[in-house]
Amino acid sequence: MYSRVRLLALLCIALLGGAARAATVDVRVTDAQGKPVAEAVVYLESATRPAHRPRSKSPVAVAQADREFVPYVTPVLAGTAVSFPNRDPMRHHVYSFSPAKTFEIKLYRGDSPSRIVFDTPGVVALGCNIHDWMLGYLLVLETPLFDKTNADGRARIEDVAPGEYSLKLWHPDQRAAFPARTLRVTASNASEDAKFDVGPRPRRFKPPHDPSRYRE
Ligand SMILES: [Cu+2]
Repeated sequence: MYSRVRLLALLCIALLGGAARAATVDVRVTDAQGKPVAEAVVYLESATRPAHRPRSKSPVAVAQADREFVPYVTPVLAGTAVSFPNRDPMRHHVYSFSPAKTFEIKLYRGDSPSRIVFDTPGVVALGCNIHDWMLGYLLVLETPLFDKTNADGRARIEDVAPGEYSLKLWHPDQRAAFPARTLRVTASNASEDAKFDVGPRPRRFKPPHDPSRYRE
């Protein structure tokens, strides 16, 4: 019995020690003019550790609000089920023709009639059959080590075990692919600045909302 307790204690120390050794990686992304880039996906791929697929911590939703996809960009771990709640008074018809996931959810209002599992890594472009200007993106990743930049261009990846990683960036409006950067993570937290050539979000004509069109 004593030895079992001791073993458990040692295990706890080992786990706590492991947690303490993990680092936080902060990345700030700016464009060619030095302005912060929002909605850029920042992720780390390990050269040495095999990609593991823990379950996503929280449910992921891409809403339709004010006839737009919200958020514009959503990074997910491969295997994640995503819902598409419609918060608008009118119906939407969500689809993707992207090779990473082809699907459609036919005209609906309110809660997502189904959840879609994204299990193939890659870019999924979302559209709506009714509203041509509606555009959103999912980036399906094989690594759980990712975040998306906020309005200040900042992203934070937590619980990064020491090791060598490839730091990658993706943005739907990138003018050129970001060259992957090797990042050696030690027990200390790391801070990286990255310049990323991202253009302005393409403007698509969005007609003013006409409620009389949606009386059904
Ligand atoms: Cu729509």
